[in-house]
Amino acid sequence: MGIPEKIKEIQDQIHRTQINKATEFHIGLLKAKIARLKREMHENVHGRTMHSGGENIGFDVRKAGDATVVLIGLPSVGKSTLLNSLTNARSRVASYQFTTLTAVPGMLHYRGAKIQVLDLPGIIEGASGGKGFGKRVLSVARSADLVLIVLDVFQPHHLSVLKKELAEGGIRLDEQPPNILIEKTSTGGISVNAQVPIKASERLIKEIMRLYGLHNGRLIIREPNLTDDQLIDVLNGNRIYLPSVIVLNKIDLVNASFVQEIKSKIVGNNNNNNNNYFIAVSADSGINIDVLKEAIYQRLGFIRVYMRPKGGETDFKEPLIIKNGATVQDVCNKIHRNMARNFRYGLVWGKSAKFAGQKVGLDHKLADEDVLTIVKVSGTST
Ligand SMILES: Nc1nc2c(ncn2[C@@H]2O[C@H](COP(=O)(O)OP(=O)(O)O)[C@@H](O)[C@H]2O)c(=O)[nH]1
Ligand SMILES: [Mg+2]
Repeated sequence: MGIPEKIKEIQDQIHRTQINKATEFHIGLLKAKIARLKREMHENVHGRTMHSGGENIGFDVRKAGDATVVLIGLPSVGKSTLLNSLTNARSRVASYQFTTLTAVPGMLHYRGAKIQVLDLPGIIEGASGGKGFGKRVLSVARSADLVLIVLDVFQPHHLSVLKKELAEGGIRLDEQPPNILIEKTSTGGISVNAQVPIKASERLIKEIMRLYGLHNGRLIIREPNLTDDQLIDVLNGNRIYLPSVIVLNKIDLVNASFVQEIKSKIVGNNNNNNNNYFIAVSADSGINIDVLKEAIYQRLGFIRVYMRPKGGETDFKEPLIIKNGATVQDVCNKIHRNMARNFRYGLVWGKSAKFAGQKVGLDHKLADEDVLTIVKVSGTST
């Protein structure tokens, strides 16, 4: 029996099993078995090439700019139109179900950041199983920094289809990697050290670990409410954690209350913190495109750092764009490959500095709109 048949058999077994407390263990184990088989299948197909590649992200587009955003949606929801309204690109728009056969890149310039936006072929149900271009679409999505889920105002239910496909492709949206640590030992069996209350049972955890070939070691759990699915994710080791924005398109065709109803269904009534997660737009009529640009920028978590040459003037015109939480070292790496090696110290003005002109090392964390001077070993500066 081949791997796909084995997966099918286990899936059927899960479908036949009623989900309750008594079957939790059994089902958890079956899910882990499926995850392992899928990984095996993926490795067989992609072999060594999976790890080469580097910057080339498939469909013959290269990553460019400070971050890459992908448009994910079913055909005809308006992805190409949206790309054209966000960027300088001219992607083909069609009123019939025309699938863009490749990735079309555009560049969005916003607040000094250069954001690459990729229009991808429409994803269809079953993409993760290899239907259509799904596999390649998902592999491009995996290398992105942000996913825009594009929905047609008349088909908001596509959201669950898309989320399922992305999940099957190993993409976890708006989640953090679970906080667990595995310390391997050579003997002594498996011990579980949960430092917070968790959902998965210890017996199941141990059994799943054995399934992944771990017979000895200590599992330290600091993830509140850890589930068996999260544990499987970590053991699989090929999950990608990405932020997302849900874009509801074609709102020019409906009234405001129609949009509000969909919004409350998707983000709930509590929209205090959710303003950047759901944006209703019309790509065609240019409604809320600026709001979407701001949401993209916010969700990418950028900060701006202004460089000041030693003894010179600060360049406030062209900030360096880095990820929130980035350090002086990240700035060095962005400027030049040898920069960190020649680094002597940095001087920082702004929110991250204890006082103006604080002397800092490579591991200093920067904040938005900091001013930074880098002093190199040779005495020159950048
Ligand atoms: N009314 C309306 N039509 C739109 C909007 N955006 C796209 N369309 C139309 O929807 C159809 C499909 O658009 P397209 O960008 O090719 O969709 P894609 O297949 O997702 O790339 C075209 O006829 C577009 O003109 C919008 O905001 N409002
Ligand atoms: Mg298109």
